[in-house]
Amino acid sequence: MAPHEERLSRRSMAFILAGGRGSRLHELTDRRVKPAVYFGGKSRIIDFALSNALNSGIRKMALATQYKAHSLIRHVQRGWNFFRAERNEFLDILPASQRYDEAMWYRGTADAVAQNIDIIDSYGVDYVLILAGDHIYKMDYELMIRHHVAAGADVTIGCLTVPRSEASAFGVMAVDESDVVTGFLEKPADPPGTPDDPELTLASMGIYVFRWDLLRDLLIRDMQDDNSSHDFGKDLIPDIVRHGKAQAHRFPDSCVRSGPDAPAYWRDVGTLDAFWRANIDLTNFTPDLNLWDRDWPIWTYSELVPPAKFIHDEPDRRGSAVSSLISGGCIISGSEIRESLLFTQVHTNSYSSLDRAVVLPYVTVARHARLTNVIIDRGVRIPEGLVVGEDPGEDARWFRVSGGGITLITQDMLDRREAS
Ligand code: ADQ
Ligand code: ADP
Repeated sequence: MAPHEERLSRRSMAFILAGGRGSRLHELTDRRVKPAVYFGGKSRIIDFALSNALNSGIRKMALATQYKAHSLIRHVQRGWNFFRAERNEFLDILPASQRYDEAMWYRGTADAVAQNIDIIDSYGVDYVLILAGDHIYKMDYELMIRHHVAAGADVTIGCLTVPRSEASAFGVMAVDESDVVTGFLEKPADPPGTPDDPELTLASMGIYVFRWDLLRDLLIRDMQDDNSSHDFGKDLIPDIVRHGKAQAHRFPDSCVRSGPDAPAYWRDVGTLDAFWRANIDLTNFTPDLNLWDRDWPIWTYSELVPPAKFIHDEPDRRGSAVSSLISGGCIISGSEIRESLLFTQVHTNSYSSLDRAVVLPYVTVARHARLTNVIIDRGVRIPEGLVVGEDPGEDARWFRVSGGGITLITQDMLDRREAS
Protein backbone atom coordinates (compact mmCIF):
# COMPACT_ATOMS: atom_id res chain seq x y z
CA MET A 1 0.00 0.00 0.00
CA ALA A 2 1.39 3.42 -0.95
CA PRO A 3 1.91 5.76 2.03
CA HIS A 4 -0.70 8.26 0.83
CA GLU A 5 -3.38 5.61 0.49
CA GLU A 6 -5.94 5.61 3.23
CA ARG A 7 -6.40 2.47 5.29
CA LEU A 8 -10.06 1.54 5.07
CA SER A 9 -9.60 -0.89 7.97
CA ARG A 10 -9.29 2.11 10.27
CA ARG A 11 -12.79 3.23 9.24
CA SER A 12 -14.18 -0.27 9.75
CA MET A 13 -15.17 -2.55 12.57
CA ALA A 14 -15.19 -6.34 12.72
CA PHE A 15 -18.32 -7.99 14.09
CA ILE A 16 -17.44 -11.56 14.99
CA LEU A 17 -20.24 -14.13 15.29
CA ALA A 18 -19.43 -16.73 17.93
CA GLY A 19 -22.82 -17.80 19.18
CA GLY A 20 -23.76 -20.85 17.10
CA ARG A 21 -24.25 -24.23 18.76
CA GLY A 22 -22.00 -26.31 16.47
CA SER A 23 -22.47 -29.97 17.31
CA ARG A 24 -20.30 -31.98 14.92
CA LEU A 25 -17.34 -31.77 17.30
CA HIS A 26 -19.44 -33.80 19.75
CA GLU A 27 -18.05 -33.84 23.31
CA LEU A 28 -15.34 -31.28 22.44
CA THR A 29 -18.15 -28.70 22.33
CA ASP A 30 -20.17 -30.07 25.26
CA ARG A 31 -18.99 -27.28 27.51
CA ARG A 32 -17.46 -24.76 25.12
CA VAL A 33 -18.66 -23.19 21.90
CA LYS A 34 -16.72 -24.10 18.73
CA PRO A 35 -14.72 -20.82 18.55
CA ALA A 36 -13.37 -21.61 22.05
CA VAL A 37 -12.01 -25.01 21.01
CA TYR A 38 -8.22 -25.29 21.22
CA PHE A 39 -6.19 -25.31 18.00
CA GLY A 40 -2.55 -25.49 16.99
CA GLY A 41 -0.81 -25.94 20.35
CA LYS A 42 -1.26 -22.46 21.79
CA SER A 43 -4.43 -20.92 20.42
CA ARG A 44 -8.18 -21.27 20.19
CA ILE A 45 -10.12 -21.23 16.92
CA ILE A 46 -11.42 -17.68 17.57
CA ASP A 47 -7.84 -16.33 17.62
CA PHE A 48 -7.59 -16.69 13.82
CA ALA A 49 -10.47 -14.33 12.96
CA LEU A 50 -9.43 -11.89 15.71
CA SER A 51 -5.76 -11.96 14.64
CA ASN A 52 -6.66 -11.47 10.99
CA ALA A 53 -8.70 -8.41 11.97
CA LEU A 54 -5.92 -6.99 14.17
CA ASN A 55 -3.19 -7.72 11.58
CA SER A 56 -5.38 -6.12 8.87
CA GLY A 57 -5.43 -2.89 10.84
CA ILE A 58 -8.93 -3.13 12.32
CA ARG A 59 -9.02 -1.73 15.84
CA LYS A 60 -12.70 -1.88 16.69
CA MET A 61 -14.16 -5.33 17.26
CA ALA A 62 -17.28 -6.81 18.74
CA LEU A 63 -17.83 -10.44 19.62
CA ALA A 64 -21.40 -11.79 19.78
CA THR A 65 -21.69 -14.78 22.09
CA GLN A 66 -24.61 -16.92 23.15
CA TYR A 67 -24.31 -20.65 23.92
CA LYS A 68 -21.65 -22.07 26.27
CA ALA A 69 -19.78 -18.80 26.22
CA HIS A 70 -17.86 -18.94 29.51
CA SER A 71 -14.70 -20.56 28.18
CA LEU A 72 -14.69 -18.18 25.19
CA ILE A 73 -15.28 -15.05 27.24
CA ARG A 74 -12.61 -16.02 29.78
CA HIS A 75 -10.10 -16.66 27.01
CA VAL A 76 -10.80 -13.31 25.35
CA GLN A 77 -10.74 -11.40 28.62
CA ARG A 78 -7.44 -12.94 29.67
CA GLY A 79 -5.71 -12.81 26.33
CA TRP A 80 -7.11 -10.16 24.07
CA ASN A 81 -5.82 -7.04 25.73
CA PHE A 82 -3.73 -5.74 22.84
CA PHE A 83 -5.98 -2.70 22.43
CA ARG A 84 -5.36 0.89 23.52
CA ALA A 85 -8.45 2.57 24.91
CA GLU A 86 -6.68 5.95 24.48
CA ARG A 87 -6.83 5.43 20.71
CA ASN A 88 -10.45 4.28 20.87
CA GLU A 89 -9.45 0.69 20.15
CA PHE A 90 -11.40 -2.12 21.77
CA LEU A 91 -12.89 -5.58 21.71
CA ASP A 92 -16.45 -5.42 22.96
CA ILE A 93 -18.03 -8.66 24.18
CA LEU A 94 -21.75 -8.72 23.37
CA PRO A 95 -23.47 -11.70 25.00
CA ALA A 96 -27.10 -12.25 24.01
CA SER A 97 -28.39 -10.35 27.02
CA GLN A 98 -31.92 -9.56 26.00
CA ARG A 99 -31.19 -5.85 25.90
CA TYR A 100 -33.46 -5.25 22.98
CA ASP A 101 -36.41 -7.40 23.96
CA GLU A 102 -36.68 -9.33 27.22
CA ALA A 103 -38.02 -12.43 25.52
CA MET A 104 -35.49 -12.60 22.72
CA TRP A 105 -32.08 -14.26 22.41
CA TYR A 106 -30.14 -13.85 19.15
CA ARG A 107 -32.53 -15.47 16.70
CA GLY A 108 -30.00 -15.75 13.86
CA THR A 109 -26.71 -14.27 12.69
CA ALA A 110 -28.33 -11.08 11.34
CA ASP A 111 -30.31 -10.66 14.54
CA ALA A 112 -27.07 -10.83 16.57
CA VAL A 113 -25.96 -7.68 14.73
CA ALA A 114 -29.41 -6.06 14.70
CA GLN A 115 -29.82 -6.29 18.46
CA ASN A 116 -26.63 -4.25 18.83
CA ILE A 117 -27.37 -1.46 16.33
CA ASP A 118 -27.17 1.25 18.97
CA ILE A 119 -23.77 0.01 20.13
CA ILE A 120 -22.39 -0.13 16.57
CA ASP A 121 -23.74 3.40 15.96
CA SER A 122 -21.61 4.57 18.85
CA TYR A 123 -18.43 3.24 17.19
CA GLY A 124 -18.70 5.81 14.38
CA VAL A 125 -17.45 3.49 11.60
CA ASP A 126 -18.25 3.57 7.87
CA TYR A 127 -17.86 -0.15 7.12
CA VAL A 128 -18.77 -3.30 9.00
CA LEU A 129 -17.01 -6.59 8.38
CA ILE A 130 -19.06 -9.58 9.52
CA LEU A 131 -16.89 -12.58 10.44
CA ALA A 132 -17.51 -16.11 11.68
CA GLY A 133 -15.42 -17.07 14.68
CA ASP A 134 -14.92 -20.65 13.67
CA HIS A 135 -12.54 -21.00 10.75
CA ILE A 136 -8.77 -21.43 10.45
CA TYR A 137 -7.20 -19.14 7.83
CA LYS A 138 -5.06 -16.05 7.38
CA MET A 139 -6.55 -13.23 5.37
CA ASP A 140 -5.91 -9.52 4.87
CA TYR A 141 -9.37 -8.00 5.26
CA GLU A 142 -8.10 -4.56 4.16
CA LEU A 143 -7.96 -5.93 0.60
CA MET A 144 -11.52 -7.22 0.83
CA ILE A 145 -12.85 -3.88 2.14
CA ARG A 146 -11.03 -2.10 -0.71
CA HIS A 147 -12.59 -4.44 -3.24
CA HIS A 148 -16.01 -3.68 -1.73
CA VAL A 149 -15.53 0.07 -2.07
CA ALA A 150 -14.04 -0.12 -5.58
CA ALA A 151 -16.91 -2.33 -6.79
CA GLY A 152 -19.55 -0.01 -5.31
CA ALA A 153 -21.38 -3.09 -4.02
CA ASP A 154 -24.14 -3.35 -1.42
CA VAL A 155 -22.41 -6.36 0.06
CA THR A 156 -19.13 -8.13 -0.67
CA ILE A 157 -19.00 -11.84 0.13
CA GLY A 158 -15.76 -13.69 0.82
CA CYS A 159 -15.77 -16.91 -1.20
CA LEU A 160 -13.67 -19.89 -2.14
CA THR A 161 -14.01 -22.89 -4.40
CA VAL A 162 -14.81 -26.18 -2.69
CA PRO A 163 -15.45 -29.66 -4.11
CA ARG A 164 -19.09 -29.96 -5.17
CA SER A 165 -19.46 -32.99 -2.90
CA GLU A 166 -18.80 -30.81 0.16
CA ALA A 167 -20.73 -27.74 -0.95
CA SER A 168 -24.07 -28.63 0.68
CA ALA A 169 -22.72 -27.21 3.94
CA PHE A 170 -22.23 -23.77 2.36
CA GLY A 171 -24.04 -20.93 0.72
CA VAL A 172 -23.14 -21.35 -2.96
CA MET A 173 -23.22 -18.75 -5.70
CA ALA A 174 -23.12 -18.10 -9.40
CA VAL A 175 -21.20 -15.03 -10.66
CA ASP A 176 -20.82 -13.07 -13.89
CA GLU A 177 -17.49 -12.17 -15.56
CA SER A 178 -16.89 -9.37 -13.00
CA ASP A 179 -17.65 -11.72 -10.08
CA VAL A 180 -20.95 -9.96 -9.39
CA VAL A 181 -23.19 -12.56 -7.75
CA THR A 182 -26.11 -13.52 -10.01
CA GLY A 183 -27.53 -16.36 -7.93
CA PHE A 184 -27.21 -17.57 -4.33
CA LEU A 185 -28.47 -20.78 -2.71
CA GLU A 186 -28.04 -21.40 1.02
CA LYS A 187 -26.93 -25.00 1.64
CA PRO A 188 -28.49 -26.60 -1.47
CA ALA A 189 -28.97 -30.38 -1.48
CA ASP A 190 -27.54 -30.61 -4.99
CA PRO A 191 -25.04 -27.76 -5.46
CA PRO A 192 -24.32 -26.61 -9.02
CA GLY A 193 -20.75 -26.76 -10.40
CA THR A 194 -18.85 -23.74 -11.74
CA PRO A 195 -18.78 -23.03 -15.51
CA ASP A 196 -15.05 -23.93 -15.60
CA ASP A 197 -15.26 -27.14 -13.59
CA PRO A 198 -18.46 -29.04 -12.85
CA GLU A 199 -16.85 -30.70 -9.82
CA LEU A 200 -16.12 -27.38 -8.07
CA THR A 201 -18.52 -24.91 -6.49
CA LEU A 202 -18.03 -21.27 -5.51
CA ALA A 203 -18.93 -21.19 -1.80
CA SER A 204 -19.51 -18.38 0.67
CA MET A 205 -17.09 -18.24 3.60
CA GLY A 206 -19.86 -16.60 5.63
CA ILE A 207 -17.87 -13.34 5.81
CA TYR A 208 -19.27 -10.08 4.48
CA VAL A 209 -18.46 -6.37 4.09
CA PHE A 210 -21.22 -3.74 4.20
CA ARG A 211 -21.44 0.02 4.47
CA TRP A 212 -22.85 0.50 7.94
CA ASP A 213 -25.66 2.90 6.94
CA LEU A 214 -26.94 0.41 4.37
CA LEU A 215 -26.64 -2.67 6.62
CA ARG A 216 -28.39 -0.73 9.39
CA ASP A 217 -31.42 -0.09 7.16
CA LEU A 218 -31.51 -3.71 5.99
CA LEU A 219 -31.36 -5.01 9.57
CA ILE A 220 -34.17 -2.76 10.77
CA ARG A 221 -36.33 -3.96 7.90
CA ASP A 222 -35.42 -7.60 8.54
CA MET A 223 -36.24 -7.39 12.25
CA GLN A 224 -39.79 -6.37 11.43
CA ASP A 225 -40.25 -9.21 8.94
CA ASP A 226 -42.02 -12.11 10.64
CA ASN A 227 -41.25 -14.43 7.73
CA SER A 228 -37.49 -13.99 8.10
CA SER A 229 -35.22 -16.30 10.09
CA HIS A 230 -32.94 -13.26 10.63
CA ASP A 231 -29.93 -14.98 9.15
CA PHE A 232 -27.37 -13.57 6.70
CA GLY A 233 -27.09 -16.73 4.58
CA LYS A 234 -30.80 -17.54 4.53
CA ASP A 235 -32.38 -14.09 4.34
CA LEU A 236 -30.25 -10.97 3.86
CA ILE A 237 -27.76 -12.20 1.28
CA PRO A 238 -30.30 -13.84 -1.10
CA ASP A 239 -32.40 -10.67 -0.85
CA ILE A 240 -29.48 -8.41 -1.85
CA VAL A 241 -28.56 -10.75 -4.71
CA ARG A 242 -32.13 -10.36 -6.02
CA HIS A 243 -32.58 -6.64 -5.49
CA GLY A 244 -29.12 -5.07 -5.22
CA LYS A 245 -25.46 -5.68 -6.01
CA ALA A 246 -23.54 -8.45 -4.28
CA GLN A 247 -19.87 -8.74 -5.15
CA ALA A 248 -17.89 -11.96 -4.72
CA HIS A 249 -14.38 -11.53 -3.28
CA ARG A 250 -12.15 -14.52 -3.92
CA PHE A 251 -10.24 -15.64 -0.86
CA PRO A 252 -6.99 -16.49 -2.69
CA ASP A 253 -6.71 -12.77 -3.64
CA SER A 254 -6.22 -11.71 -0.02
CA CYS A 255 -5.01 -14.91 1.61
CA VAL A 256 -1.80 -14.51 3.62
CA ARG A 257 0.27 -17.47 2.39
CA SER A 258 3.05 -19.36 4.08
CA GLY A 259 5.28 -18.90 1.00
CA PRO A 260 5.10 -17.65 -2.61
CA ASP A 261 3.97 -21.03 -3.99
CA ALA A 262 1.94 -22.12 -0.99
CA PRO A 263 -1.74 -23.00 -1.41
CA ALA A 264 -4.47 -20.72 -0.07
CA TYR A 265 -5.15 -22.30 3.33
CA TRP A 266 -8.71 -22.28 4.78
CA ARG A 267 -10.22 -24.94 6.99
CA ASP A 268 -13.52 -25.46 8.73
CA VAL A 269 -12.42 -27.71 11.59
CA GLY A 270 -16.03 -28.49 12.45
CA THR A 271 -15.78 -32.29 12.57
CA LEU A 272 -13.51 -34.51 14.68
CA ASP A 273 -11.76 -35.78 11.53
CA ALA A 274 -11.15 -32.28 10.13
CA PHE A 275 -10.05 -30.98 13.54
CA TRP A 276 -7.58 -33.84 14.04
CA ARG A 277 -6.24 -33.61 10.48
CA ALA A 278 -5.65 -29.84 10.59
CA ASN A 279 -3.77 -30.13 13.89
CA ILE A 280 -1.70 -33.14 12.82
CA ASP A 281 -0.87 -31.43 9.48
CA LEU A 282 1.07 -28.84 11.47
CA THR A 283 3.64 -31.56 12.20
CA ASN A 284 4.41 -31.84 8.44
CA PHE A 285 7.88 -30.86 7.28
CA THR A 286 6.44 -27.73 5.59
CA PRO A 287 2.88 -27.25 6.82
CA ASP A 288 0.44 -25.36 4.59
CA LEU A 289 -0.49 -23.21 7.58
CA ASN A 290 2.55 -21.28 8.79
CA LEU A 291 2.35 -20.48 12.51
CA TRP A 292 5.94 -19.24 12.50
CA ASP A 293 5.30 -16.16 10.32
CA ARG A 294 6.21 -13.12 12.40
CA ASP A 295 4.55 -10.75 9.91
CA TRP A 296 1.12 -12.26 10.52
CA PRO A 297 1.16 -13.59 14.07
CA ILE A 298 -1.75 -15.44 15.64
CA TRP A 299 -2.28 -13.49 18.83
CA THR A 300 -3.57 -15.39 21.83
CA TYR A 301 -3.62 -15.76 25.58
CA SER A 302 -0.42 -17.46 26.57
CA GLU A 303 0.14 -19.03 29.96
CA LEU A 304 3.38 -18.32 31.79
CA VAL A 305 5.01 -21.73 31.71
CA PRO A 306 8.59 -23.02 31.60
CA PRO A 307 9.97 -24.60 28.39
CA ALA A 308 9.08 -28.16 27.42
CA LYS A 309 11.29 -30.72 29.13
CA PHE A 310 12.43 -34.17 27.93
CA ILE A 311 13.74 -36.56 30.59
CA HIS A 312 14.07 -40.17 31.62
CA ASP A 313 14.11 -41.66 35.05
CA GLU A 314 14.59 -45.21 33.83
CA PRO A 315 18.03 -45.71 32.27
CA ASP A 316 16.67 -47.61 29.26
CA ARG A 317 13.91 -45.12 28.40
CA ARG A 318 14.47 -41.72 26.83
CA GLY A 319 11.80 -39.07 26.67
CA SER A 320 11.69 -38.11 23.01
CA ALA A 321 9.54 -36.48 20.37
CA VAL A 322 9.96 -36.47 16.58
CA SER A 323 7.90 -34.67 13.92
CA SER A 324 5.86 -33.17 16.73
CA LEU A 325 4.88 -29.84 18.27
CA ILE A 326 5.41 -29.77 22.03
CA SER A 327 4.16 -26.69 23.89
CA GLY A 328 5.64 -24.96 26.90
CA GLY A 329 5.14 -26.57 30.29
CA CYS A 330 5.12 -30.12 28.90
CA ILE A 331 7.20 -32.83 30.58
CA ILE A 332 7.97 -35.83 28.39
CA SER A 333 9.38 -38.39 30.79
CA GLY A 334 10.62 -41.64 29.31
CA SER A 335 7.93 -41.74 26.65
CA GLU A 336 7.98 -41.60 22.87
CA ILE A 337 5.97 -39.04 20.93
CA ARG A 338 5.63 -39.20 17.16
CA GLU A 339 3.73 -36.96 14.70
CA SER A 340 1.74 -35.44 17.54
CA LEU A 341 0.74 -32.05 18.82
CA LEU A 342 0.81 -31.41 22.57
CA PHE A 343 -0.73 -28.28 24.10
CA THR A 344 0.50 -26.60 27.28
CA GLN A 345 1.27 -28.60 30.44
CA VAL A 346 0.95 -32.15 29.19
CA HIS A 347 2.85 -34.68 31.31
CA THR A 348 3.65 -38.13 29.96
CA ASN A 349 5.26 -40.96 31.92
CA SER A 350 7.69 -43.78 31.20
CA TYR A 351 6.91 -46.60 28.78
CA SER A 352 4.02 -44.66 27.26
CA SER A 353 3.78 -43.67 23.60
CA LEU A 354 1.73 -41.25 21.54
CA ASP A 355 1.37 -41.52 17.77
CA ARG A 356 -0.58 -38.95 15.75
CA ALA A 357 -2.16 -37.64 18.94
CA VAL A 358 -3.74 -34.20 19.47
CA VAL A 359 -3.45 -33.62 23.21
CA LEU A 360 -5.20 -30.59 24.74
CA PRO A 361 -3.79 -28.78 27.81
CA TYR A 362 -3.31 -30.28 31.26
CA VAL A 363 -3.46 -33.93 30.22
CA THR A 364 -1.46 -36.56 32.11
CA VAL A 365 -0.53 -39.88 30.55
CA ALA A 366 0.36 -42.66 33.01
CA ARG A 367 2.93 -45.38 32.40
CA HIS A 368 2.56 -47.97 29.66
CA ALA A 369 -0.29 -46.15 27.92
CA ARG A 370 -0.21 -46.50 24.11
CA LEU A 371 -2.38 -44.08 22.15
CA THR A 372 -2.66 -43.82 18.36
CA ASN A 373 -4.85 -41.52 16.18
CA VAL A 374 -6.50 -39.82 19.14
CA ILE A 375 -7.81 -36.47 20.35
CA ILE A 376 -7.54 -36.13 24.14
CA ASP A 377 -9.70 -33.46 25.78
CA ARG A 378 -8.36 -30.89 28.24
CA GLY A 379 -7.47 -32.15 31.72
CA VAL A 380 -7.88 -35.87 30.96
CA ARG A 381 -5.96 -38.31 33.16
CA ILE A 382 -5.00 -41.29 30.97
CA PRO A 383 -4.74 -44.35 33.27
CA GLU A 384 -1.81 -46.75 33.37
CA GLY A 385 -1.67 -49.19 30.48
CA LEU A 386 -4.57 -47.74 28.45
CA VAL A 387 -4.29 -48.79 24.80
CA VAL A 388 -6.32 -46.91 22.19
CA GLY A 389 -6.18 -47.06 18.40
CA GLU A 390 -5.35 -50.72 17.98
CA ASP A 391 -8.76 -52.40 18.42
CA PRO A 392 -11.61 -50.33 16.91
CA GLY A 393 -14.32 -52.48 18.51
CA GLU A 394 -12.91 -52.03 22.00
CA ASP A 395 -12.34 -48.27 21.46
CA ALA A 396 -15.95 -47.76 20.36
CA ARG A 397 -17.23 -49.37 23.58
CA TRP A 398 -15.89 -46.53 25.70
CA PHE A 399 -14.88 -43.65 23.50
CA ARG A 400 -16.18 -41.75 20.47
CA VAL A 401 -14.66 -43.08 17.27
CA SER A 402 -15.16 -40.82 14.23
CA GLY A 403 -16.03 -41.90 10.70
CA GLY A 404 -12.36 -41.45 9.81
CA GLY A 405 -11.19 -43.71 12.66
CA ILE A 406 -10.06 -41.03 15.10
CA THR A 407 -10.82 -41.65 18.78
CA LEU A 408 -11.90 -38.80 21.06
CA ILE A 409 -11.16 -39.40 24.76
CA THR A 410 -12.77 -37.26 27.48
CA GLN A 411 -12.61 -37.64 31.26
CA ASP A 412 -16.34 -38.46 31.44
CA MET A 413 -15.77 -41.40 29.07
CA LEU A 414 -12.84 -42.65 31.15
CA ASP A 415 -14.87 -42.29 34.37
CA ARG A 416 -17.69 -44.38 32.88
CA ARG A 417 -15.19 -47.01 31.78
CA GLU A 418 -13.63 -47.02 35.25
CA ALA A 419 -17.03 -47.37 36.96
CA SER A 420 -18.16 -50.30 34.81
P1 ADQ B 1 -23.07 -21.79 8.71
O1 ADQ B 1 -21.69 -22.30 8.68
O2 ADQ B 1 -24.19 -22.78 8.86
O3 ADQ B 1 -23.36 -20.93 7.35
P2 ADQ B 1 -24.08 -20.30 10.93
O4 ADQ B 1 -24.60 -21.43 11.73
O5 ADQ B 1 -24.99 -19.28 10.41
O6 ADQ B 1 -23.08 -20.78 9.78
O7 ADQ B 1 -22.95 -19.60 11.78
C1 ADQ B 1 -22.07 -18.61 11.29
C2 ADQ B 1 -21.36 -17.99 12.47
O8 ADQ B 1 -22.31 -17.32 13.27
C3 ADQ B 1 -20.68 -19.00 13.39
O9 ADQ B 1 -19.47 -18.44 13.84
C4 ADQ B 1 -21.64 -19.17 14.55
O10 ADQ B 1 -20.97 -19.44 15.76
C5 ADQ B 1 -22.31 -17.82 14.60
N1 ADQ B 1 -23.73 -17.84 15.00
C6 ADQ B 1 -24.70 -18.68 14.58
N2 ADQ B 1 -25.88 -18.38 15.16
C7 ADQ B 1 -25.66 -17.30 15.96
C8 ADQ B 1 -26.47 -16.53 16.84
N3 ADQ B 1 -27.78 -16.78 16.99
N4 ADQ B 1 -25.88 -15.51 17.51
C9 ADQ B 1 -24.58 -15.23 17.35
N5 ADQ B 1 -23.75 -15.93 16.55
C10 ADQ B 1 -24.27 -16.96 15.86
C11 ADQ B 1 -22.69 -19.69 7.09
C12 ADQ B 1 -23.35 -19.03 5.88
C13 ADQ B 1 -23.07 -19.86 4.62
C14 ADQ B 1 -21.57 -19.99 4.47
C15 ADQ B 1 -20.99 -20.65 5.72
C16 ADQ B 1 -19.48 -20.76 5.66
O11 ADQ B 1 -24.76 -18.90 6.10
O12 ADQ B 1 -23.64 -19.23 3.49
O13 ADQ B 1 -21.25 -20.79 3.34
O14 ADQ B 1 -21.32 -19.86 6.86
O15 ADQ B 1 -19.00 -21.47 6.76
P1 ADP C 1 -11.05 -23.16 30.13
O1 ADP C 1 -11.51 -23.43 31.53
O2 ADP C 1 -9.58 -22.92 30.01
O3 ADP C 1 -11.85 -22.17 29.40
P2 ADP C 1 -12.32 -25.35 28.69
O4 ADP C 1 -12.56 -24.74 27.36
O5 ADP C 1 -11.87 -26.76 28.74
O6 ADP C 1 -11.22 -24.55 29.42
O7 ADP C 1 -13.59 -25.20 29.58
C1 ADP C 1 -14.86 -25.26 29.06
C2 ADP C 1 -15.89 -24.85 30.07
O8 ADP C 1 -16.30 -25.96 30.85
C3 ADP C 1 -15.40 -23.82 31.06
O9 ADP C 1 -16.49 -22.99 31.31
C4 ADP C 1 -15.02 -24.66 32.27
O10 ADP C 1 -15.07 -23.91 33.46
C5 ADP C 1 -16.09 -25.73 32.21
N1 ADP C 1 -15.71 -27.04 32.73
C6 ADP C 1 -14.53 -27.69 32.54
N2 ADP C 1 -14.55 -28.91 33.11
C7 ADP C 1 -15.78 -29.03 33.67
C8 ADP C 1 -16.46 -30.09 34.41
N3 ADP C 1 -15.86 -31.24 34.68
N4 ADP C 1 -17.72 -29.85 34.80
C9 ADP C 1 -18.35 -28.70 34.53
N5 ADP C 1 -17.78 -27.69 33.85
C10 ADP C 1 -16.52 -27.85 33.43
